[in-house]
Amino acid sequence: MVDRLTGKFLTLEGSEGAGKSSNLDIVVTTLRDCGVDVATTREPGGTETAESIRELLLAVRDEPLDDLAELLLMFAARAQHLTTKIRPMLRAGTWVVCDRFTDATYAYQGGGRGIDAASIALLEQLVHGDLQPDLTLYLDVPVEVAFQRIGDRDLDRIEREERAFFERVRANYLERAGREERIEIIDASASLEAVAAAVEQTIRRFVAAHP
Ligand code: Z5A
Repeated sequence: MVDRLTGKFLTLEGSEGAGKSSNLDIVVTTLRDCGVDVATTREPGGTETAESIRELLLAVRDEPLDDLAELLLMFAARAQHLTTKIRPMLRAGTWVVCDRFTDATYAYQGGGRGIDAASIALLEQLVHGDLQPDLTLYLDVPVEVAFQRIGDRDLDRIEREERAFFERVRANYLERAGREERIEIIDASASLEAVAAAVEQTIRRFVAAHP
């Protein structure tokens, strides 16, 4: 049976400190101003079970987490999230804005950890088939700037990776953004106001193209 998803699926991507949290509000406010019924969520997480998986993924422990276990947990959380939250909302015509999705898996587990893209693509196909975001905003910021913004806050397991890891993550995002038409690159090294203006403009353009 064909799954009729009438809502639009938007995702926000970027390295930590790129300003996703800060700009999620701009996306939602702009969509509401355009009369769109919108809900927000995040990955890994978004449902009670998926949030428990998030805790497993981000907790700092003595036992190192195996790269493949990390990849499978990301997709386990995603499967749960899609079935119990994202697909039902899209079916009901609600637009969903998700803080990170599978592009992050290609960037972090693929680019960062070095897992081959073909293995990720296999899981992607299994977990979400043809469902892809209709629009992805990639907030791009040099690693140096991101590190300065994060400062000395309490870092989770993934944030503790070394600089070279985040350089590979960024390179992977940029490479995908160059290939995928749905991914819009936003220069997130600009001021908060300039980034917010670029985000708002991109959202208004998308809504105008999808009345
Ligand atoms: N992950 C993965 O590995 N694989 C996957 O498939 C998925 C995720 C889905 C948790 O994600 C981790 O999961 C993440 C990737 C991994 N790990 N890392 N590292 P998350 O999205 O929940 O966590 P995060 O990336 O650490 O989010 P964040 O720290 O909240 O980043 P942010 O939302 O982009 O930053 P922010 O809180 O909006 O801004 C950070 C600070 O910078 C704050 O003080 C702002 O005021 C400041 N800021 C933001 N923009 C500006 C500008 N333009 N100018 C000046 N200052 C700014």
